[in-house]
Amino acid sequence: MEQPKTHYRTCNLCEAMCGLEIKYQDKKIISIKGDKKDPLSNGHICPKATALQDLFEDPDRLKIPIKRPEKGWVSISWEQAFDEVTSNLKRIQKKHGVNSIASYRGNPTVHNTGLTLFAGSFLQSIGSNQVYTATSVDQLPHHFASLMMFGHYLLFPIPDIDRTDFMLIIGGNPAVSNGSTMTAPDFSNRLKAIKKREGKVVVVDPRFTETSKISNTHHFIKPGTDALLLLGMLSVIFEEDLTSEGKIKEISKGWETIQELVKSYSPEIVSEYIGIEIEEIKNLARQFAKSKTAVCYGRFGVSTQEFGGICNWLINVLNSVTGNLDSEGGAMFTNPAIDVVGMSRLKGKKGSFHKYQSRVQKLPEFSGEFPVATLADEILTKGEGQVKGMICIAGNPVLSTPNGKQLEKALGSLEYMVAIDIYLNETTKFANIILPTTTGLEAPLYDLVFHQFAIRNTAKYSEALFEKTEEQKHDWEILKELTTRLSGVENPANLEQTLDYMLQFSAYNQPKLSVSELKKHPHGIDFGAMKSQLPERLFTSDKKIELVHPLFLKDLERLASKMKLWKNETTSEYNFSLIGRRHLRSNNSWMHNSRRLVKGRNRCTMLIHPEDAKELQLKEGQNVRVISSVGAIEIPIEITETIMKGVVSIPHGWGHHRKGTKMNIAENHAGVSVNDLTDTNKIDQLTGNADFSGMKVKIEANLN
Ligand SMILES: Nc1nc2c(c(=O)[nH]1)N[C@H]1C(S)=C(S)[C@@H](COP(=O)(O)OP(=O)(O)OC[C@H]3O[C@@H](n4cnc5c(=O)[nH]c(N)nc54)[C@H](O)[C@@H]3O)O[C@H]1N2
Ligand SMILES: Nc1nc2c(c(=O)[nH]1)N[C@H]1C(S)=C(S)[C@@H](COP(=O)(O)OP(=O)(O)OC[C@H]3O[C@@H](n4cnc5c(=O)[nH]c(N)nc54)[C@H](O)[C@@H]3O)O[C@H]1N2
Ligand code: SF4
Ligand SMILES: [Mo]
Repeated sequence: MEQPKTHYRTCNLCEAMCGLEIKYQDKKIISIKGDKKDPLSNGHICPKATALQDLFEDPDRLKIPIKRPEKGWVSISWEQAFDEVTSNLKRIQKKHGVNSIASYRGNPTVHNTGLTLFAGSFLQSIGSNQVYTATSVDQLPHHFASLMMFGHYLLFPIPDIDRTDFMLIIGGNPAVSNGSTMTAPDFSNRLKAIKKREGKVVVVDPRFTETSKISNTHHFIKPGTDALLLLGMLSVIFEEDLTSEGKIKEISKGWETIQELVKSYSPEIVSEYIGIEIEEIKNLARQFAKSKTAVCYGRFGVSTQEFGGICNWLINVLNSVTGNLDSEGGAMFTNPAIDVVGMSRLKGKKGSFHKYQSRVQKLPEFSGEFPVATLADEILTKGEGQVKGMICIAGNPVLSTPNGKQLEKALGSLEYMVAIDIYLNETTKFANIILPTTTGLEAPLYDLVFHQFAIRNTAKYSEALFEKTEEQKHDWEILKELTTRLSGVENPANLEQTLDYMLQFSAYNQPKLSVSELKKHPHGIDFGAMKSQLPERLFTSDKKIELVHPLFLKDLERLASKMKLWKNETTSEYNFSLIGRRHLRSNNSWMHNSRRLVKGRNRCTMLIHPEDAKELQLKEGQNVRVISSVGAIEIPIEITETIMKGVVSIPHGWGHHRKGTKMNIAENHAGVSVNDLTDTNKIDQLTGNADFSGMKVKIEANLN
């Protein structure tokens, strides 16, 4: 037996990039703790980190390719798997055209270096425009606002939370999610530090969340109305002359237009729609604008809603006109060691919108992809260009995209499907072949995406802790092999060589970066806090911030029509607004096969306000039937004042009761899928992003 050893790496499960210190002996893990020397996370971890051990040891995890003949599954060799996948994809494209193969890439793609680096050429070798990802059930409106305003869809303003005096959080719950489009490990303590230095934290959310608990002030807001809150705040800021006349004004276009248009959205006007008192809106605006430094941060809740595009635009406007863009303590831009954004000046994509449209619903493409809400339409609607084959990479859209039942029907009707995944789950069970990959501790990691969104500039390369077995393959090896077979052209580089190539362009050269240099720094290297970089960092052709893009102006007309509808809303049976929620011990749909994460009380419950429960004569813990325009589910309730009256909350990622999967523990903690209620027709019409916030549902006491 070997002596116990210590391995340092970055956790790849969420966006926080926590440094881990793992003690192990042979192939056995002894402990997983926080790495105190990691310059970003300083020793913090959450309960999911230890589940990396469960993931590594999980007997349900797939290691060799499996194929589904008429019935059941059989193991096959990699050679056979690659042959069959390639010939079937080619066959379908030959018969039905190049766009007859769709691809979907899920969330773990961006947490996986191999998938991030090798997916592009793989998709090119397919050549289809039927490209979908989890982006359009998540942060698409953030990309949209960045593209329109700053000229690059990945140029996100990141809250400088370690130096801010005022943080306004709208539609995010980073105390649980650990932050998103804001890599800030140990978020809760960073937030408490704002309060300690006599700053303020305000949360706006239809639920009094775990983040609300550690903030100074919480405001309930009616789901889907945040655009009006932001417009109301801006109207106060202009009306009371609280704008900041510095650099940002000089380098932006449209200041006067904003000033003019927000006049129609005074707090007196918007208050009744959003459910926040007039004086509270005014105070919030004044506090924000008068604070020495301030940052407004919006996330999932203001992205996946009917006006997600407008919300993300206005958040950037609010930070800009108060002088809090690109300045310390405000919303700043990163400059990571591998700067994917910066590199696109040499070569690459800055993002695109509406270059072409989807076949059935005519939805615009965004940066080469269509909204996943329309994937089922493309598979189920007959005609030229119909999708007949599918490649699903690290995604579980049956549970994670709207109207999962419809998507099941669609996937079941395909001529051919291949999944690149680690489990036989609710989505991959529809595949003809599943190509399994290494994951977590078996894979090397350089976080290309989340360094780009981190509150500090750091760099870290994690080697694989355990070498993969001979039969296993890394994600990138699979993609590379398929690319070669489909295109006939071989990419000679491996993962490390590709990273080395990218590191050459690094702005940092103390030390000179390469994979071998990074290996000498297993805790990571710190390059310091974010720095002011405008206007140089902008990608707009005139190096100006486009404060008011015509597309947003146009979309305000849609908001105005909606206001009329809201005003005249009559009561109906469908009188509850549905929102989601996340839990610390869960990660979208795929971590429920870890015993230590699912143990304890059932978390797949619906939160409802005590007065609503009383009106419906509901008792704590009882099952109710929740009915929407597309489906119904049965779920136990939790009665709590932490949820706004008229709103109910159900977490996503559950519903493991579906037959034909192989995730033993998850199946025993099945829950139900909220996406059996959500509707593919509910999207932000500007960006195409799914609108999960405020879906109208009816609640019935379940008599069974
Ligand atoms: N109603 C509602 N719906 C939502 C949300 C919500 O809050 N409410 N949240 C949305 C958000 S933000 C997101 S990001 C999406 C997520 O949507 P998806 O990405 O579609 O779903 P995940 O549950 O993340 O599924 C990840 C899949 O990747 C596999 N996997 C894990 N690690 C690896 C790996 O290393 N390699 C490979 N090849 N596969 C791997 C898992 O087995 C699983 O099948 O869901 C969205 N859907
Ligand atoms: N533990 C854990 N961590 C995760 C994940 C997970 O599943 N579990 N998923 C990861 C992923 S993929 C992502 S994208 C991030 C998401 O990170 P966050 O954005 O922080 O995630 P949520 O907890 O969904 O927070 C959304 C908040 O918006 C609120 N909300 C809903 N509708 C509205 C609305 O109309 N207006 C306002 N103002 N608020 C609204 C909800 O009540 C909720 O508190 O989390 C990541 N981290
Ligand atoms: S917060 Fe995220 S990165 Fe940190 S340990 Fe938990 S899952 Fe891993
Ligand atoms: Mo996400």
